[in-house]
Amino acid sequence: MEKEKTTRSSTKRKQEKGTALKSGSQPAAGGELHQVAGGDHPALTTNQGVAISDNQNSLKANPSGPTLLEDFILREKITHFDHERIPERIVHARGTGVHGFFELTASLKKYTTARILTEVGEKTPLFTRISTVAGGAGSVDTPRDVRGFAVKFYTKEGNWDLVGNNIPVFFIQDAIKFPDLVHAVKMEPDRGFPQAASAHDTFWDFISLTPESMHMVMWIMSDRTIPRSLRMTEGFGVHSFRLINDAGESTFVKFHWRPKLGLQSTIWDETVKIAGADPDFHRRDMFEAIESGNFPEWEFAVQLFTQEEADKFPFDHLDATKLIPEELVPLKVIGRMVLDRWPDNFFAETEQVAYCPGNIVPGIDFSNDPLLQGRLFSYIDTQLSRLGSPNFHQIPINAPKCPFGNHQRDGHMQMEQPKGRVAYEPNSLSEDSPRETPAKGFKSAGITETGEKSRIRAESFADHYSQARQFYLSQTAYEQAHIASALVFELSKVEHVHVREAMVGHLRHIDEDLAGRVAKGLALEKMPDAPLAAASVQEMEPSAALQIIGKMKDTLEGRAIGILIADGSEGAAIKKIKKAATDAGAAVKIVAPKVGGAKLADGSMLAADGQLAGTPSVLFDAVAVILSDEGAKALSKESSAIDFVRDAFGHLKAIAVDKGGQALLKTANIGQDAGIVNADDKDDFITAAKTRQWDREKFVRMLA
Ligand code: HDE
Repeated sequence: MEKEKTTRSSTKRKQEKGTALKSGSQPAAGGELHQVAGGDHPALTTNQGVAISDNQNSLKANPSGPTLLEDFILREKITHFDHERIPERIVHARGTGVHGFFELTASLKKYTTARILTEVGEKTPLFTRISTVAGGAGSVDTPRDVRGFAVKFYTKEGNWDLVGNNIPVFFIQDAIKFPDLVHAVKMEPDRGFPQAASAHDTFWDFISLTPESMHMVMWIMSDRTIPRSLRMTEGFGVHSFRLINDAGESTFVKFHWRPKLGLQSTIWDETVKIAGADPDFHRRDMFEAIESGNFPEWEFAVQLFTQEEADKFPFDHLDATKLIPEELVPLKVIGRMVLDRWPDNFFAETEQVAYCPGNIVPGIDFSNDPLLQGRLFSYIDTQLSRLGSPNFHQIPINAPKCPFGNHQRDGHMQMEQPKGRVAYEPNSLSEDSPRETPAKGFKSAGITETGEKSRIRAESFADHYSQARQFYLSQTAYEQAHIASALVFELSKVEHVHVREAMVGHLRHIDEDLAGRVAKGLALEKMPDAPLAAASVQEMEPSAALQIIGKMKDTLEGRAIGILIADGSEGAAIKKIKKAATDAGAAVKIVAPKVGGAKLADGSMLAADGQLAGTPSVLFDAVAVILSDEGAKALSKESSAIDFVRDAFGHLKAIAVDKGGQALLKTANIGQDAGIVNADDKDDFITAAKTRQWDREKFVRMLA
């Protein structure tokens, strides 16, 4: 990391030097400034290594004549540019990738031979990409959407990809439904919208006809799908996998990532506004955290269980629409992941990384989950068209970091130059060509399969509502209101009334009160009938582990505080709040009407980190407003200042104010509550800033 930092800052110095030279040089005929050659710049060349003398002007027949076809420099440059883009991922196109490492803290030697899970203290490099699902590569970071959570471990025994999500269950039970699900959620094919949104007819039409989705519907309508930061999301492997020990015995396992910063989400109205204020909100947040050395960390945990235990579960663990409650099989923390290095190049790494659930190492194996089984095929298949060649494993971000070699040959973009006349196995001609290794090579679990071949779903997959009900009933009252309101919001965007009604019908199996709230929110005239359920709904104990509020940490670590100032603000008050927030672990930004800063009461200038119009309060977890009387008067005519405090209040944030700040609140018609704190009482502000003022919500919006 140190080395990384040095490289970055020396690049910066070089750029600054270049700029200085540029400004001192003479304009050329075309009006642009010529860079001065020399220094330590390498020569600009074509892809054939020919030095380029002029990168500003194409070759012309005469000064005002046509451009010549013979200009190979122009043709090469434009041709390469024309082919810069590759197909984006069919799903999970928008993502943020970061390098890091995994460190094992407890050995699973009893259960597996996989070295990454048995060598305590060993650090394994990895690359993690967290993504949205529905939107295109250029869509915003904050739609209501599931987040992909994919980790590529470069282990000593080959690459292991754990390609999961931030939600432990999925929409469907069988891979054959995936293309339909994705077509339904993506923009509608005739009109080409909406982008990155599930709030439209085709999605809810499909869902209303797919009862198995109801558990996932509860999760996606909860605030899990509007996270505050990628650093504050959980990750789940979703499917059951198998671990295999040296005796060949297998144990089922589910994988979990738990963020050190705890869980935190935004509020829907806030999310919508963040999308406008900063479409790259999550990517920027991750970038800034890594650059400032605040490396995000996750615990890695497993749930382990045997076939005999699984046989007693009141659901089938091979059904990806079910989770295994932590109360039934507790989580065992076995390691940690730290993300500590931003990629050098977005395209080369984040865009070209190719995850595949089929990438596993000896000691780990698949379960029969039919969703997982379909995924094993899909990922390599999609990479072939996305990356364009069967040699995509040679791209540095995808290549294993352990030795690897076989007799696969040739193909588009082959980067290797294998030597010798042998490209097959077995052979007797070569002494050092790769050979199979029965003792330590990959072995599948020795499972006996019997039964009749058919296209049928197991009876044990029939219960679609029990865990959905358990999820809803496990939430705090605030979270239940958010789920009901999210359903009302989404279904209100659905034009077809029968689809709205069908969804409310399903909700009746989950909870009558929820169905009633949503029906009322949609102004349905009468309560729709519930559809026939394939299995009766079972009562399950509520689980606090399913909440977000219960998992929010009482901390300012990883959070952001904005201080709004203007000319005449009191420097000492700003300093005091800033120090208290920084000491508590928050990142603090000064916001002022002008980015150059504000002239404080003592005449000094304080530079701003953001201009008021472009730095609304939605970008912060809590705000302080420090204003002189004149400053408050000036800002009372500025709608972005009024919005700054109104939104902070509406999004349930703590607001610290001095006398001028209080005056601005008055202009904005904001009342008083426990979250409005005197700027002098810095400790009270810090305490209030660590949470959201949930009790305020009923005064600021009508929730379903
Ligand atoms: Fe994926 N999924 N998926 N998926 N998935 C892809 O692979 C697919 C599913 C997940 O950051 C694609 O390289 C099928 C569940 C993540 O690059 C594609 C099915 C889970 C990512 C694909 C599923 C995931 C993908 C698109 C149903 C959570 C992004 C581009 C059987 C456990 C990885 C690509 C990254 C990406 C297929 C369901 C997670 C098309 C057929 C369940 C995190 O191959």
